[in-house]
Amino acid sequence: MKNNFLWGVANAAFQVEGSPKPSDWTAWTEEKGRIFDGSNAEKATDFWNRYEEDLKLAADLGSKAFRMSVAWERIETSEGVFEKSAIEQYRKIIQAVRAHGMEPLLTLHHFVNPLWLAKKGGVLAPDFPELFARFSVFVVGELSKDDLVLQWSTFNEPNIVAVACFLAGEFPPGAKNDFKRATQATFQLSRAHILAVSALRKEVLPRFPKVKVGIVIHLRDFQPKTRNPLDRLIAKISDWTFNRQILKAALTGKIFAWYPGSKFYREDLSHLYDRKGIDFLGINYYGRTMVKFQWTPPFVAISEGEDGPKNDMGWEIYPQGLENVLCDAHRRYGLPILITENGTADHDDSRRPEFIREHLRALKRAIDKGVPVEGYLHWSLTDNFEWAHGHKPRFGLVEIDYATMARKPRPSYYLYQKLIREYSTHDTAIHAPDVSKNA
Ligand code: IFM
Repeated sequence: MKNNFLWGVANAAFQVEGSPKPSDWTAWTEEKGRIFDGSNAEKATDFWNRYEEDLKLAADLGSKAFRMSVAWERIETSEGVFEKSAIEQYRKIIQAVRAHGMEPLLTLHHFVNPLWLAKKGGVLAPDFPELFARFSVFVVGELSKDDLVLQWSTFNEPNIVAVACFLAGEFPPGAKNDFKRATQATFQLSRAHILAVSALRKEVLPRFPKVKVGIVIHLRDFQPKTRNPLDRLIAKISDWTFNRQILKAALTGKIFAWYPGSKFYREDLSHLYDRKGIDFLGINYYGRTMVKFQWTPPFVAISEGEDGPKNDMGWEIYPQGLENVLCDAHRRYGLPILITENGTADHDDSRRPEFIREHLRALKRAIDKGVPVEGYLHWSLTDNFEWAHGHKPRFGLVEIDYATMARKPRPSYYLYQKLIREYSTHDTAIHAPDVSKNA
């Protein structure tokens, strides 16, 4: 049976590379109390030097794809100054990904901004969209040469950026309940995606016709806490603000940004697109959110679901939500889908095996219903730096001993390996559908 399904694993630059260059996140980790366990990403997992070992582990797992990101702060060290040596190191790493028989899937922006950009306001800097587009043109122009990278995502979870930076206060600049700036960030990130895609299609992709461009969004299964119509209404509004508004803009070029408590920010940039704004949709799925209407701003109280087991961070494990968000995304957007992240924090690996088994069952149910999923990337190959939570949460199929940097596969590594093999060979195989007509 033809089997081109992209099984694999994912990581992100700042969380694994080590020796980071100055960025909003290096500054943030230096501020007292910002990282809950007091750790920083100075060493992270030293992927920058130890990538060979990790890529071998990924390949031995049966991975056909490896998702990673580039660090803007390494590549554009000050405004307009591009560092060729950083590109060369990424080229070496990505060539090693290919040498191990895996397809490299690259993300241009995974949460972190260079310090020079942060000083101008980060995503809220007036020229953030133009700067991001210029950076994208440079990086894709370099790393897609010789068909090295064929799939690029502009942003990882731009919806989390807006929420974590300006509503939850967990990412720099640490603002809380600032609905106006969350809306402005949503607007800026949408605009940056549109300008980047349009510049890439004009200036770079004519040279690399095989390259596809997408975006990675964090999708939550929003459910009303009770049957009360106000709870149902607020669940729909939450779905729109968090899950859908950036995607709508990314697809159509028409931005309509809004969080409750802010005015609308809108702009029609559809003239910059000659077709859909993305070739594929990357979905990161971690769970559901229960929502309840409240009479005071922001009119919604959120909580974890209570039916499933909880992971080390208190997140409910809710596999059914994966099927739900996949079916919904397929119905709304009709695009080829990649599950770009799915995983859990579980230090003793007591919950992860079941987590993987059940999420793959949910994935299979969605595929059987006709959802065109092209791949599944587990988050993450190794433990890594989990942002404000530091090194404490353990998301890895492979354990990192941070004192020695030794890598040790957990039992769930071997389970995922076995499941990849089974799902690739049996009658029940998961394989990528022919989505050429959708592209
Ligand atoms: O570690 C993060 C990743 O950077 C983005 N998606 C969610 C993961 C787990 O919180």
